[in-house]
Amino acid sequence: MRRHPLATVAALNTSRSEALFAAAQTLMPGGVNSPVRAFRSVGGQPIVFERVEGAYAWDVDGNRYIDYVGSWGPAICGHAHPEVIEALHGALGRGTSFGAPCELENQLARMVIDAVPSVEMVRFVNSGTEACMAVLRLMRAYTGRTKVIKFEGCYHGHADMFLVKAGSGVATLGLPDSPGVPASTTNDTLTAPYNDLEAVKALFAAHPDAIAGVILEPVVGNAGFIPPDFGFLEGLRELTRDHGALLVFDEVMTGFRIAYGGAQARFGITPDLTTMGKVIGGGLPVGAYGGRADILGLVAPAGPMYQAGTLSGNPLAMTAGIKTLELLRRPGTYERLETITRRLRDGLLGIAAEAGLPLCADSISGMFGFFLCEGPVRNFGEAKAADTARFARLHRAMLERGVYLAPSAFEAGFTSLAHSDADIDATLEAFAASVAATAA
Ligand code: KE4
Repeated sequence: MRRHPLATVAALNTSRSEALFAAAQTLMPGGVNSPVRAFRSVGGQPIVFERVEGAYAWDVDGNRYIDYVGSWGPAICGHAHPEVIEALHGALGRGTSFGAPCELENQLARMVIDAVPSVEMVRFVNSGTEACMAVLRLMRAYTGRTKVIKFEGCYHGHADMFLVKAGSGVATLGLPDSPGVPASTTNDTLTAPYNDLEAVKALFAAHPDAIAGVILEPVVGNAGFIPPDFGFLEGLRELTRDHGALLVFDEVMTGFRIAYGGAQARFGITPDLTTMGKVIGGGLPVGAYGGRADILGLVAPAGPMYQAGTLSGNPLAMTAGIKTLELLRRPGTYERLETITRRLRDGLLGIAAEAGLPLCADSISGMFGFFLCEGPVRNFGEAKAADTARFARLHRAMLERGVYLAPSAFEAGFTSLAHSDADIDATLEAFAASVAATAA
């Protein structure tokens, strides 16, 4: 096989990243404000970003990367989109925070309600974790039941009751049940393998009239990329309805990415409640939970279920979210995301096949992932069986060739409207070289 021109490249100069990260580790636990950024599961020097724009990130040493993390989802229109930046400049002059109702909240709420099938009313918070915490409390308040079913490998933020066989950074750090989480808060969290309807049926049978609901990522992005089997979402909809339980889609990652109306619009399954985040803040801190008006009517001050937040509905965050959704609802957006991401996916598959590298890959709209195994991967147990050591070597090789993938095998990848055909070509070129450079 011909030697790939990029098979050997000069070592990446990351001296300023190293110095800054060394200092960071004396100031913040692990040198980061979110664990996955520390590169613990892929090893090597974490990259300290200087700036981002469009499809690219630059580190403090001046290296440029084609970025497939996109701030973990928000940068779906491309980083620092000029129209989002311009809108923020306009909003800044009116203040950074009100702590009072503002028209911008009405505007973004209306856009979310008009877009997402399950959402008749919505409450904005400041993160996906907050949204999932609140929606769990709401499930319990509405049904009067305490048990909740989640799926192994799905991640719903870092609230105590969800840190049971969670995905994302928890899985990466091998903290399926994080210290500091008392059994009393996880006793009522039941887990099942993703895509396993029989396991869910068994849980309902074992806990009659005790399960408030089922919460899941309708397309998993926190155990790597795992789509629902045909019939899985429909089956959960039927099971929850039959047992008087609620169905909750955690669309913090899939919302406005899988489709403008989220995975629920794409798959045609309407849950009772939905959590959102990431894209709806356009890169500023926003989370949200919404759903049936009769359920949301329980939320204070309309109802007795308490939930609050100093910066909820922040005018700058609302501004960035509104502009981002305006950009996304322009014609051709999701067709473009689908096309470039499929080309990337198919390119990865073709390169791996030619190299004899066991690899399975999949994508939906602007979300993708691959595992280093034959596949298909249908649940977290199968994801964990993939070759994560080779993934770590590939991750570093791709960095050295100017491509920034999520620093964990248990994450999804994200494209944006700013990724060009040339960027996809360059990524595939780098991947072919990285496969060659990391072979045995
Ligand atoms: P945040 O609290 O991080 O805004 O959202 C938590 C959350 C909830 N639900 C889903 C489906 C999510 O994907 C997330 C957060 N996603 C991770 C990426 N795997 C955030 C990255 C990080 O933890 O640094």
